[in-house]
Amino acid sequence: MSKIALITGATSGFGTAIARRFVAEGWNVVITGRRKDRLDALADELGGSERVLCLCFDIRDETAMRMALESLPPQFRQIDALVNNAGLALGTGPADACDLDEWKTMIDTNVTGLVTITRLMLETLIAQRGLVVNLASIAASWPYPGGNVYGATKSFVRQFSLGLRSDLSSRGVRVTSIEPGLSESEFTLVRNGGDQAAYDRLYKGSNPLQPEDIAETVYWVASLPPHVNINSVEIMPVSQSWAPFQVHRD
Ligand code: NDP
Ligand code: 8X3
Repeated sequence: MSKIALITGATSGFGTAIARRFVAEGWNVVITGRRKDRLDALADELGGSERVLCLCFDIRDETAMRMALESLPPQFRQIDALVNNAGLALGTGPADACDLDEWKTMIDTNVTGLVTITRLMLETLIAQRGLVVNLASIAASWPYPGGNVYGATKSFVRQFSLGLRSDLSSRGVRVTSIEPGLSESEFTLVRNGGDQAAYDRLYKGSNPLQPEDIAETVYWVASLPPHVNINSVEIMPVSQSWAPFQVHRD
């Protein structure tokens, strides 16, 4: 029988690539996101309702999430892997120029949405001796100007992953934090309010990671023997590395 992965945020970027990769490896997938047309198109591409179940909801809406999970048909209920990928950054400005509503949107999505779906799935994951893969970021460990609340949400994701791992190891549940750096996806359009020029500037000449690189990493983590837990993976394109600390001088 095929294993089942539930992948949040599968309507673009990493999530789409992860769904494609898991289906190619023989898994069936439950894919989530708000854009129903994209979920349906991906399901058609990947073999239709035999292989793919679409759940369309906003991850900030707990009621909608509960209803969606309760609607899962029996053949898609025994989730073996939860890939918490849905997330976003909004803005690149300094803290005092940021929009408070955008900060709250990032916290509601990247933190509250992620912990809510994780909590709702735990009984199933424990019964399946399953796997949780959380998409954090290099921003979890490496602060940078303009990263403020986005980086803090990803630090939460990283630390929550390690804490979950402590709690669940005796039940055979594996937990991994994936921490990518510069990666090409709609993420950058979302972060910059749809500014294509900002997108082009960021990626130009940088040979960034691609969603398929992240999908490869997530699938590798999932394909290891059940006694092996990858705690965290930090992954950057070769072109990206560290810079000196900034020093402000009067
Ligand atoms: P994309 O913008 O391409 O994809 C984000 C996904 O999240 C979409 O499918 C979107 O679906 C979903 N999503 C966002 N908000 C919500 C919401 N409120 N409810 C439900 N789904 C939502 O970004 P990436 O694929 O690049 O990013 C995926 C994850 O990886 C994110 O958590 C991001 O923070 C992280 N990451 C990204 C990096 C990058 O440089 N690209 C680097 C490191 C980490 P929809 O809009 O249809 O709801
Ligand atoms: C996205 C990577 O460096 O823009 O999480 O924060 S970065």
